[in-house]
Amino acid sequence: MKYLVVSDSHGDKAILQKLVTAYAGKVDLMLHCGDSELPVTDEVFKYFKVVRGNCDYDLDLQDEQFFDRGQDKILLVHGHLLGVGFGLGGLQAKMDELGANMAFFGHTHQLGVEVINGKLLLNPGSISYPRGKYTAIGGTFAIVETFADENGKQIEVQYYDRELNAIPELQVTFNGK
Ligand SMILES: [Mn+2]
Repeated sequence: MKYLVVSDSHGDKAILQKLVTAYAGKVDLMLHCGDSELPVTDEVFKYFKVVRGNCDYDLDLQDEQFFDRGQDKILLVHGHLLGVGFGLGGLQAKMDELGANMAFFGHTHQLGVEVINGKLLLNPGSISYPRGKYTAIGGTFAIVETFADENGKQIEVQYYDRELNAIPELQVTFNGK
């Protein structure tokens, strides 16, 4: 399965439209981790699954979503309600509660990915207002691909910039076992 993950676009609708044009129909799910600052009725959300961030005022946006895609049990949240700015413990507890083995979140505007106890936790970074070590890239999103081979479940993560170019140093493969 292939997932596009983006977050924290903060009113930058044009970049979401660009992602829709480039990727709709070419990935299994497009996910937005919140702080779009768009209403849930916006046309881009015909394509993106989305949750509510701390800067989203449409109360019809859900705080969390869960997707069961066979081997992939995906939790989508913004992260502010789980305290992701202070550590990933709250997010891990929520994953355990729901039986998720992958979590996509945002809020910090800092990209990051790790596997803890066989579970993937990924922040795509902010596509429009990046912070931290990779700020100079100017905004990022991620594509996550899961598949099984003779070594078991594999998870391949590739980060991209706003020009839709893969960032070579931001590619990592995890063995999910
Ligand atoms: Mn934000």
